Amino acid sequence: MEGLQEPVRGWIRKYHSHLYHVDIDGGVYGCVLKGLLKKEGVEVLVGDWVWVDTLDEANRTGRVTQVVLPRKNELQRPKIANVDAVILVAPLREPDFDPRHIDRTLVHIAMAGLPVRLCVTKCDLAASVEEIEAIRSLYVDRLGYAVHFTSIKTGEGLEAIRRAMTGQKSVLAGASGAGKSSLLNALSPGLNLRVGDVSEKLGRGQHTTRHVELLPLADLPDTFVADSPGFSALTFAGLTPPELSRLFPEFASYREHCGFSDCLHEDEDGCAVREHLAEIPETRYAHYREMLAEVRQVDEQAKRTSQKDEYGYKTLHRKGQESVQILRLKGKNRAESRRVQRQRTPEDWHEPEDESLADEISESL
Ligand SMILES: Nc1nc2c(ncn2[C@@H]2O[C@H](COP(=O)(O)OP(=O)(O)OP(=O)(O)O)[C@@H](O)[C@H]2O)c(=O)[nH]1
Ligand SMILES: [Mg+2]
Ligand SMILES: [Zn+2]
Repeated sequence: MEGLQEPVRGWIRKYHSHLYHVDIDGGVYGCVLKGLLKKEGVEVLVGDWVWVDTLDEANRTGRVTQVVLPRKNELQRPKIANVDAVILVAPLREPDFDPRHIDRTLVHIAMAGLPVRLCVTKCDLAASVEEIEAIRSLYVDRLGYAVHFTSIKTGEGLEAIRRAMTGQKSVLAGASGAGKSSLLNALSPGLNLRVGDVSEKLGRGQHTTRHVELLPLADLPDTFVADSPGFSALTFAGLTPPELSRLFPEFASYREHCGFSDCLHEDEDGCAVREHLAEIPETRYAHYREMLAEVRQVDEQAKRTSQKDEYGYKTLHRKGQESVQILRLKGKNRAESRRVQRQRTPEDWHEPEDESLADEISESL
């Protein structure tokens, strides 16, 4: 029996056994994809807003005809779209609080353009109050992040984080064993998510939680959270060094006083960040420099790969003189004039100084 023919809007809570579970005004319908949509190659993600037709109220089924684009945002790992915030879950103990991992993940979340809350779990295992205060002083007071300190054993912080999540679609991020599923079970006991044993996981680093689903939090209106099996590919592909430096909030007030607009705060003249290094948390600056080195490498690698398609190197041997390496255009680009070629060549290409060499090169291309 076919019901409503007019398409209605909904959004996808999860994908399971070839069915998209679409939330339409709070009711969930098991939907298949319209054939055409598959042919168009549009990837349908959890969190996507979609149009659904042929609704069958009795059997709670329907058919997804279209994805509403553009998406507000889109993450690759976990594959999810249109979330409002990321909750970065990091344990205080078991395993130990790991500022390097946290700082890297904060950068990845900022790269995705999403607001973030930090949730420090297992606070019942704190050896001292100072331990917690040190984290608060760095991440809250100095860096301005929203941070929750929680424990499923004592109930500490749970009400506050529930309040903060209300009315939003959040996604959890954090290493395996951080306590993500445990946190959600404590926030919404009906969920019954599988919780793993840390000692088992530490060796393998494998996530107990595998699929992506936006789960409703009990007794909170319009509040959903994805207990994710990971966050992002954790590579810095697509990020340039200046972009990385802008993802550190502690540089913000100094950056505009740096001598160069694209200052990377290493050893440039007139760098205001370096001048105020005493005011910047040491570990954060160290992590920035580590990430900068990586970003540079990934960025240069990407540039080289994209150039390889268009350029090749050739060695030009000249009688009685040193041989020179020249760039040679490949394929269709070879027909281009030297002038055009000059405009397109990469930065490491320098125009030969003497005219005769220039001519020789020109002939050899
Ligand atoms: N003492 C203490 N242990 C906790 C707390 N929260 C979680 N744990 C323990 O930490 C272990 C791992 O918890 P999980 O919730 O499975 O961790 P997860 O982040 O979901 O891990 P993956 O699904 O593998 O990504 C379990 O043994 C929990 O009992 C806490 O607040 N206090
Ligand atoms: Mg889990
Ligand atoms: Zn600078």
